[in-house]
Amino acid sequence: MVNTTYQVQGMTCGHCVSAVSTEVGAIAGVRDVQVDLAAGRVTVSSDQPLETAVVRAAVDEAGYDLVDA
Ligand SMILES: [Cu+2]
Repeated sequence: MVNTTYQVQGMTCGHCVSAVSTEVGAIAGVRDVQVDLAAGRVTVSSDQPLETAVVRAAVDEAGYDLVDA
């Protein structure tokens, strides 16, 4: 299991959290998504390391922006 933390911009409430969790959670191989709303941090647990571009696309689909590390 791999845990990766991403910084996501624009999340303001529980709806944002669930939108991001749903989209990122739908990526193949993702087992769990933990969102720290106050910190704008999204921690993804997956079977294999994820392509950042794939995570970025999912976050974008949810309506938010992945911040470059
Ligand atoms: Cu919201």
